[in-house]
Amino acid sequence: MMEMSFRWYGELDKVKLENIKQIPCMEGIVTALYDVPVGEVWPVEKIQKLKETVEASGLRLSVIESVPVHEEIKLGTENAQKYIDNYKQTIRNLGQAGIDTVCYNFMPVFDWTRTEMEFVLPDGSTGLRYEQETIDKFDIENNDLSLPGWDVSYTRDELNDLIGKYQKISHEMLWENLQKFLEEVIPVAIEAEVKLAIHPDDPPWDMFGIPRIITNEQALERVTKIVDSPYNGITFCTGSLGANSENDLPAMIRSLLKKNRINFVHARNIALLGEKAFQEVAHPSKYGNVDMYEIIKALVEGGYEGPIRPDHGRMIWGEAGNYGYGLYDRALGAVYLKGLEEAIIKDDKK
Ligand code: DNO
Repeated sequence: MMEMSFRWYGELDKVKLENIKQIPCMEGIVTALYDVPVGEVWPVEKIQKLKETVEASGLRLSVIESVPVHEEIKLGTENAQKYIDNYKQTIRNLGQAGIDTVCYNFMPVFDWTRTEMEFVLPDGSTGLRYEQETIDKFDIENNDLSLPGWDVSYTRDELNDLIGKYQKISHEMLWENLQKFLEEVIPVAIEAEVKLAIHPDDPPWDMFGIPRIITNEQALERVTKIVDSPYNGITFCTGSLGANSENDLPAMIRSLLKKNRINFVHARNIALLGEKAFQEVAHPSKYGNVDMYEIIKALVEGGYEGPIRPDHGRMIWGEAGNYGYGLYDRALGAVYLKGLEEAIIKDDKK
């Protein structure tokens, strides 16, 4: 069975561990240290304390999402080595505290991005939406863009400076920087017994002239080949990869599982609205373009038993909270996913 887990933004999260614990079939927590600046080493005591807090609620600390990768590493500057060394030490410290899985991404500047946070759906609930047209019209030099779920926020000047630097970075250069990072970090991860899981780029295409590389099957294959180890794995995010209709998600899952390269799963449904545009919807297949039954079937039949979490939910029943990360809709998603899993396991046994 997969380990059902739930993202929790720490003590400041409106969603409390006690609430999460009451969701049927819930086993694990996905969280991070939110008070360590990006690039600094995570102190082992703080990690231990976080783990104790989670365990006191009767749940396991399943995944750290994320240990953010400093921009200097992605840019491959002369300061990169210092931040790579810090990253390695953080991985060692996480291993020492007994953490076994770490999610990260290699998206330059912006993490996941949406153009509308409260799009009203026909049933009155609200969900996140992305439309490339809006991004194309957006004056990034003069306007702020940030989402509550991002690990980093920048001042106006920092942002413009960073965007400027990336204009000189090609896709291949970004790949080289990822390669260097993985070649250094994975051996440490193996020793510390901490599985890494790169999150695909969300959305999976360039934005504001800044390259994005973790976008499709070839890219995931390429990542896994950089260092050939199950510790160099993938966070299979159905919503991110599903935004490109050319991605055959169940086929990708089957091929990655053959090599034991899925270390974490984000299950989210989206409705495609056209070229580079999508609406986040409730988890069941009927609401969007992600066939959740086929996803779970590919995972079960591929022998996946690692952590999975319902990704972004809508806001329902009057809840207000972190966009995408309220309690109710994600809880419904979790139980639906476990239902699919139970049915598929029992059916396969017949
Ligand atoms: C969005 C999340 C991402 C994810 C990071 C992983 O909701 O899936 O922010 O945590 O990209 O590093």
